[in-house]
Amino acid sequence: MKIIDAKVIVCCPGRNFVTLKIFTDTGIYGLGDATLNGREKAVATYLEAYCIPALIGKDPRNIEDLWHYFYKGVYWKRGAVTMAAVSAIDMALWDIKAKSLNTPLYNLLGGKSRERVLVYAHATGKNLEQTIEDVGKKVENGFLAVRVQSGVPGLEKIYGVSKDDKPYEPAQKGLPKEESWDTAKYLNYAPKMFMKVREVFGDELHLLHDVHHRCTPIEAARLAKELEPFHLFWLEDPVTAELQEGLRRVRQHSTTPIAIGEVFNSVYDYTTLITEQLIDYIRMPLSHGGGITHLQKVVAFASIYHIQTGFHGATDLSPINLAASLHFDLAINNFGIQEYMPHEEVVQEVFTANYRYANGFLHIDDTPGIGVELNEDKAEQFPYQTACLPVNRKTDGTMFYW
Ligand code: KDG
Ligand code: MG
Repeated sequence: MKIIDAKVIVCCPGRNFVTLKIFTDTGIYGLGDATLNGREKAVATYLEAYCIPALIGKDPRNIEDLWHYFYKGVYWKRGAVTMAAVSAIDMALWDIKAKSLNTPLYNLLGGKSRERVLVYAHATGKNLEQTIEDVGKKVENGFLAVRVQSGVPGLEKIYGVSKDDKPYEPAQKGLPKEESWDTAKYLNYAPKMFMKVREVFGDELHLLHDVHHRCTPIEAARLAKELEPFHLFWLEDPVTAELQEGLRRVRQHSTTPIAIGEVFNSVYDYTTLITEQLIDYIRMPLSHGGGITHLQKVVAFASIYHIQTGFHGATDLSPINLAASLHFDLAINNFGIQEYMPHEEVVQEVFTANYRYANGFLHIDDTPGIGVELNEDKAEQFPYQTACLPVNRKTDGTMFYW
């Protein structure tokens, strides 16, 4: 089998997506998600200018070798843009292999370890009352696990809370919008919010929360400790984890489980976190973390240290990534949970997905390959629009993490 062509399809059904399509001489093609929110064109250019020409003529069945061709073989390695491209290539190659063997992807990853995938939903509100109401809606929809984000008194806009009644979508058209942040206000509010949520919903519901990289290690330690009585499923990204050792401080003070890694793209972002058991869940998505080939290694490494998965699944990752993640989630032993933010209906006009939600779980059918189709004619009707993630300043104007 030979790769005869490949192309990048960029479209914007409500939000931007980048898809890589690899064609073979057998007529079988593969799809990979190359979306990097707010940096879509950088990945598209990397693929078009450097990767696609090198793919032509190669045997798509040699996935391991091709992975290393684009990783070890490249002097300028790692980084979000490069790894999003490598991930998309890898995903498309696994799609081709599974289609050529006429089997769903999970069969090539060891078969099923479970029949369905536990997912968590996002609940948000501008204030505590609205937040409680939204958690209630998710519970009514059957969700067994809910991420809770809320507006903080005294702060105008905050991560995870939409400005209208629509689902939260951080990327906005044009240049980055500015948001503002006050850690002291947030730290005072978050434990009170979880106290109320537990009071209303009881002990059974799994609760998650995303700090979105905004605490220092000692602030994160305080938060994790104060949230302990509400036994969260996880506390996500309590610190910006470039400094892996920073998590030692959090661990010294608290037993609240920690999830990290949606912005990571290599096992080398995780080595201290995993070997010192400083985290409990790895979040690095297939579409940014080197695809299935690299995540298989990271997840096996994590399993030795009793660390589970909780893959990133925000709406800025396409249905191709979500479906590939579900195959992976079904197959591995150390699966924990999968993030699930349903895409807007217009996205489903472009991508035909093979998964469905029911009673707190996602189910995927047995379509060969990853199982998602891209309607290129439809995609053309939604051309790319420049959109960026916000930037964040402290209330005194100091530039901060978003
Ligand atoms: O593009 C940024 C989003 O993917 C991110 O903000 C979502 O933090 C996120 C989450 O946990 O889903
Ligand atoms: Mg997050």
